Amino acid sequence: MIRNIIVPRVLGKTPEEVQPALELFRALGATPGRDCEGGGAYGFQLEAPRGTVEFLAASQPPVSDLAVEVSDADAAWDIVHKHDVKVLREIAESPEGDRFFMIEVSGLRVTIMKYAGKEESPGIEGSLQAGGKKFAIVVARFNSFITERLLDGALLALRQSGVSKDDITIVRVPGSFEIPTAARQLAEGGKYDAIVCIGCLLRGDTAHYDVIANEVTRGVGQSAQETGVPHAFGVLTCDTLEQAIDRAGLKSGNKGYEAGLAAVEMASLRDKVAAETAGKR
Ligand code: DLZ
Repeated sequence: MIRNIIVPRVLGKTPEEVQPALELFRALGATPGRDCEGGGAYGFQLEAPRGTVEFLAASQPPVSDLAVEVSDADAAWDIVHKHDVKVLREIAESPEGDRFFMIEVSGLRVTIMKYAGKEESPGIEGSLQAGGKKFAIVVARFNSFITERLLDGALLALRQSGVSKDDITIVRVPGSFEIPTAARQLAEGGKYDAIVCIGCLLRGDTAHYDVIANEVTRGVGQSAQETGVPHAFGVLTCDTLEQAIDRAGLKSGNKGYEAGLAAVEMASLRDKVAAETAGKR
């Protein structure tokens, strides 16, 4: 019967007050879920691979408002330092071997921990650490009011993942239609660990919108598959300008930021898969 349990928390009166928590949780790997708005309130859902509700029988309230289990507490500790958080407890190990720390973000006290002895399910996963890696961002000038915001989001994601400014190349193209050509040339050059593609197609303003949207999606996918270089897709396809504004940094997060994180994760995953499969033939 139960499909999902959602626990709402008020973190502020405006979406801006909620942003620090949203950005931190996204950087830690939470997936943006459904956003809603009504009666002057805004809801921003975040999804994790698993969720647990713990009912307590205790004489004291818990020390934190929320507990987050991660796969690597030390990597999470590095990530929180790039965000607007207050450290309430430094990273430490419990007598049982759990590794944990406590922070406050948007007024929410959060314990972040990795349980001892709880090994990851077998599998290879990319990390969000990209120090030393090189990225190219192809950004369309058409609808630059939107694409420049997406670009800011992508740059923030790369910088928060440890990418040096000098290791990021920004390439501007006239419109989304030109993105695959530039992305492919960059990928074939072999210099970049991943390419972030950024554009904005608006159905209302664009004749043959579906044809162009399909062509850009196909071209970027084909470039990724044929060169083996990860390409993150930060091209908005929206019915209206309002929808695009929402996805470029306001209510529904910033899709450029998400594309930046996807590029980082896929660049890392590519290395790990290459190391895993090397010499196995
Ligand atoms: C021509 C055009 C139109 C009408 N609309 C958009 C759009 O919504 N988003 C976008 O990124 N580009 C648009 N373009 C420009 C085309 O992508 C392309 O740059 C031109 O057709 C030149 O090849």
